[in-house]
Amino acid sequence: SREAIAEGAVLLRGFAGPFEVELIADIGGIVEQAPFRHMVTPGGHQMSVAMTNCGSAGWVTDRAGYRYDGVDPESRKPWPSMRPSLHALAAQAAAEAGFAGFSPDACLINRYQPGARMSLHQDKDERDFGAPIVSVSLGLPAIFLFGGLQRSDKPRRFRLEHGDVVVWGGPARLAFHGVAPLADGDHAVLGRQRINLTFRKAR
Ligand code: MD5
Ligand code: FE
Repeated sequence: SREAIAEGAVLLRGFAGPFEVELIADIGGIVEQAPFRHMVTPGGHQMSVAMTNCGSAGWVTDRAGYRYDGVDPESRKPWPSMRPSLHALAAQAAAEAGFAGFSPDACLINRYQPGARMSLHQDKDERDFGAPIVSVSLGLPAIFLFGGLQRSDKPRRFRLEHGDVVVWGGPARLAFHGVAPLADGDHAVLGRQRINLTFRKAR
């Protein structure tokens, strides 16, 4: 199903379902080469969400700031490549939401264990805000907080479940957003975790 949750934001419930087995295998291969790690913000706080990346660019944070880098700072090697199956899933979802021609070069992979959260923020480290961000949710359900263009705008809450895909474009591209602390649970496929992939055009 295709549901407009705001101007520019399209929720495709279950869109990733048919890709589930391949997605989980791809993530397993990526994590072997570039394990999940808890990065540090410029303010010195360790993130509760663990992250890794695939693609020619990966999102990183440390005391020096937020940025995209072609190299994994832990291994000093390039990030694992973006599998064609992952690129195709993102491009198909974007097209379904009205963004034909989306070609992501970065995929940030977030792992939430029970209690992990992401505070309200904007994604603005990418060069072209005309390109959408495609987000794929797997594993335990999460409460997603979708705010407005000002941090003070009261966020609306959406429950995102295994297989749900959201395309964030247009005026939603720069909205403040976050994820409430993950409730404990046991997902039939992924166990006690939520994994979110965000496909981005970084460069
Ligand atoms: C997540 N990740 O569920 C979310 C999904 C991140 C992040 O926020 O930065 O890793 S991406 C959600 C997103 C992206 C761009 C715009 C908006 C949401 N939005 O307008 O709400 O782990
Ligand atoms: Fe974000």
